[in-house]
This record gives sequence, structure tokens and C-alpha cells, in this order.
Amino acid sequence: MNKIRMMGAPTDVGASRRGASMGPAALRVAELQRSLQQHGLEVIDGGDLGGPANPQQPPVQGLRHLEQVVQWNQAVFDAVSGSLAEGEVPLLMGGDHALAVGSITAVARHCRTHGKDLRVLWLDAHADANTSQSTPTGNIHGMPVACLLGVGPEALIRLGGQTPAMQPQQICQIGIRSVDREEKRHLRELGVRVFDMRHIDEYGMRATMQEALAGMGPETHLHVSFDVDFLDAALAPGVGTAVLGGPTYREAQLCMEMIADTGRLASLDVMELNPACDVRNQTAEVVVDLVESLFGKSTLIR
Ligand code: B3U
Ligand code: MN
Ligand code: MN
Repeated sequence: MNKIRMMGAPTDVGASRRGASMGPAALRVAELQRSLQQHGLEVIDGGDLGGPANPQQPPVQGLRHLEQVVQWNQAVFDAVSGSLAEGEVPLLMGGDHALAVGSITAVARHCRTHGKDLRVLWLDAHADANTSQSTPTGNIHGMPVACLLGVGPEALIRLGGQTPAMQPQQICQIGIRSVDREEKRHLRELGVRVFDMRHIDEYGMRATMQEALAGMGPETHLHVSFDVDFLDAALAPGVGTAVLGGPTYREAQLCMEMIADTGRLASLDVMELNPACDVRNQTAEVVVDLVESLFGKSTLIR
């Protein structure tokens, strides 16, 4: 595994509930860096990126804080691009999930210029495929998947110069259990593969992950965009929009371990961790534990 570069993006401009801006600090308090280093991984903490404050304004034409979301995404895009160019594994600590636009746009551009086959695993309770038309909230953290697939405000869909940043066949969603009605139609039209909780209930996490990870080869660059609300609300209360009925601790561990086993993980987002909603930083601790597995903790033991 190449050198991992942690970078914090302390903002919640893409959400309506405040507090995801404290996610990077919570991960540091839970000793993310040292936990990964324990397994022999080389990890540097590049500190936090900068950006505008949260003006706490209502949405304008279906979009809350578009200007601030664009500025933060530009900073994330630049930092992730720079890290990839150095041959590192960027580990983005959110921050709300709107920042995945900058992160994944950078990864997609890197893959195009380096002949890599991009695959994105989107671990989330939500599909994040709303548009300014379909959103019930105006929160841009509910829109990054649509933006990455070319549907969204110009400034966000063109961060990397080319739109769409990626193709629907390159993304696969896991753990989905809260989708708005119009969003559902949109997902179907776009042709995004969705392994929702119903699928995991019926076939189990093992079969689901086997399907989701099938067909990866030596040229695959696997990006994981981990929205912490993917996890069951009882296990991970420290998120702004907790949803019941998510993966248990064991299911989440297996999910991470199977991703690690591919040996293709090359970039990661850890998003939406919200210490203001947490109890004694327990969610950050669970997340650190899972990220250790994602980077091969159990493979190293066996
Ligand atoms: N689909 C809703 C709720 C939501 C999406 N992502 C989060 N919440 N975290 C929306 O606002 O678009
Ligand atoms: Mn999300
Ligand atoms: Mn979510």
C-alpha cells in the first residue's frame, strides 16, 4: 500500500444540520493515524483544508450554500489531485458528503490520464442523487451522485473540466435505505447499480459484496466513498441524518474486509461524521475500527 495522506475538510455547508465540520477532529481524537500506522501502513496527516464559513442561509432555487459548496469542493479537488499525483492514497475526512464531488472528480480525472479503470463504491443510507428540482431540503450533500454523473449546477459538474466526471457503470451503491420518490426515478434513469438494504437482507453482505466487487482487475482504481450514516443508527449515532436498519457491526466489518481483500483500494472519503450528535466519540471509534479493516487489518492477522 502506498503512503496514505489524511486531509480534513472541516465544513458542513452541504448539510442543514451543523456539526459534520468537526468530523476531522473526532477522527484525530479517535487516533485514526496511529491506528493505521500500527498495521505497518505509512500515514501522514496533512492537516485541514480551508474554505468559507457556514452562512446558515436557506436554499436559493433548490440549492443551499452553492457558492460555499463550490469553494470547498475546489479545495478538495486540488488537494486530492495533488496527493494522487504524488502516488499517495488520499483519505478525505469530511465534512459533509457534498465534498465527494471534488474528491471523486479528482480521482476520475487521475484515472483517465493514467489509464486506470475507475470503480466507486458508495456506502450510504441515502442515494445522494437529488437535483435542485427533486431535493426536499436544498442540501447539496443529497446531490453529489447526480453531480458526478453530470446533472447539477455547472460549477459543480465541471470541477475537473469534463462533464460527466464519470459514468453510471463505474459507481455502485451499498446500504441504501432512504431514497426520495423522484430520486428513485432518477437513479433508475441514470442506471446506477444499487444494492439496497433489501438486497443485503435477502442475499447477505457476503453475496452482495461479491457482486459489487466483481470484475475488478490489476488496472482498477477502487475509490470508497463512506458516508458514516451507512451504518445502523444504533451503532453509529454520530451522524446528522441517522437511519435505522443499516448494516450491523459485523456486516460492516465484512464489507470492509472484502474491499481490503481486493487489494485495489486507492482512495477514500470518510464523510458525515458528526460529533455534535455522538455520544463520547463512539461513532468515530467505530469508524476508525472499520477503516483499519478497510486497509487490511484482518488480512494482516491471517
Ligand atoms: N434525500 C434527502 C436526505 C439526505 C440525503 N443525504 C443526507 N440526507 N445526508 C436530501 O436532503 O436530499
Ligand atoms: Mn451521503
Ligand atoms: Mn447518508
